Amino acid sequence: MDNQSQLKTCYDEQGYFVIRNYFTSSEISSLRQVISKFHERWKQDNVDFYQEEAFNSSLITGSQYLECEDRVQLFNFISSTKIMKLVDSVIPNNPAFMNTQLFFNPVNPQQKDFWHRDCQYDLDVEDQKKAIQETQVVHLRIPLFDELGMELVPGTHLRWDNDEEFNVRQEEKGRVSSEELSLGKKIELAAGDLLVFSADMIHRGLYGLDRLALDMLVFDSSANFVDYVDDDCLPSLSMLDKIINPELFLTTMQLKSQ
Ligand SMILES: O=C(O)CCC(=O)C(=O)O
Repeated sequence: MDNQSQLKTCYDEQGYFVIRNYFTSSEISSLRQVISKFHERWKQDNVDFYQEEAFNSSLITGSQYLECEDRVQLFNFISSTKIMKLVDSVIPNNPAFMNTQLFFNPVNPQQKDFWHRDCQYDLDVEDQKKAIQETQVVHLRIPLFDELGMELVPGTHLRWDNDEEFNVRQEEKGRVSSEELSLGKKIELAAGDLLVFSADMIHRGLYGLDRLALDMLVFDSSANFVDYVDDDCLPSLSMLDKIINPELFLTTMQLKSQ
C-alpha cells in the first residue's frame, strides 16, 4: 500500500491522521507573518468579542484584513502541491475550498474547551445522525506554534455517540461539554505538524500554550456545502493568474456559478 492510500485508510477508519514535521520552519515562518498580521487587525476590530468570548476567527483569505499580496500568498499555500497531495488523498474527486479559520486561546482563562461535532450547530439530533452517514467536511489544522492540540474521539465520524458522549457534547442530564470523555484521544501538535480530521467527528481544541492554528476546510464537490462559502474568501479573477494550482478554488467557483 502506498503512503497516500495508507493515509486514506487511516482517515476513513479513524476520522483523522497526523503528519509530524510536514512543513519546514521557513514555510511556517512565512505563514506566521501573514496570519499574525490578520490576527492583530482582527483583534483591533473585534475588541469586545475578543475580550469576552472569542476563541476563533474565520474568513482569513477574505479582503477585510489582508492586502492582495498576502491573500495570494495564503491562496498559494492552501493550494500548494504539498497540501493538495493530502487533500486529494482524502477527497480523490474534485475537492473544493470552503473556508479558513484561526484558533487561539480565549482571553478569559476560565473559558473551557468543549466537545462538539461541527454539524450540531446547524442540525437537530435526527439530522446530525444522518449527517454522519453522509459526506463530511475535512479540516486541515496547521499549528503555527507548539500547542496542546486537539482531542478527538476516533471513529465517531462513522458512528453515533454513546450515552456519555451525547450527554456531555449536548450538555444533557447535568453534564457539561468541557468534561473528560473516556474515549478521547489527545493529539499534541507542534509547529510544522499537520492534522487532518473530519469536522463531524466528536472533537475539541485544547486551550493552552501560545496556540494560533490555521484550519483550512475543504469538501467533496458532490456534497451540498457550497452555500457555506463566502465569495469574498475566494480569489478574485486577477488573483487567479498568480495562483500556481488554482483548481481547489476554481472548483468552488464553478459550484457557485451553477
Ligand atoms: O480549536 C478549537 O478551539 C476548536 C477546533 C474545532 O472545533 C474545529 O476545528 O472544528
